[in-house]
Amino acid sequence: MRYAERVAGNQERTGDAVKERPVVKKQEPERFKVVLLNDDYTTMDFVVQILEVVFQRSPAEAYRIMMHVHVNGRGIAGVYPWEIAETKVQTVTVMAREAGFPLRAALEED
Ligand code: TYC
Repeated sequence: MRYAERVAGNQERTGDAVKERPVVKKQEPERFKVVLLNDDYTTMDFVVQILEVVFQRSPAEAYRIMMHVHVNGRGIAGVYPWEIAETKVQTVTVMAREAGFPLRAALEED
């Protein structure tokens, strides 16, 4: 497309005056997966509780995700923008250590 056409397409005609509208490109925030990792010591009940409290999962969803991690070694707890994902990992880690469990959560680009 020629420059003149491009500019014209981006203008509002207001009588004789021409108002240029800035090109606003919405940037979607990058999203990150919070992955829960299996271990042999964290109780199933604790993982279900974490999924309900930290990741706002229903009891049924929380149980399904926990079992998926238990069987497959890892599973997605949720997908969030960077800062939220990072905070969730930290919250899981703090809650697990306070409860005496080695549960780990990791971040992955979606
Ligand atoms: N494997 C654990 C057990 O048998 C349960 C568990 C599930 C632990 C998921 C961690 O992310 C996890 N008690």
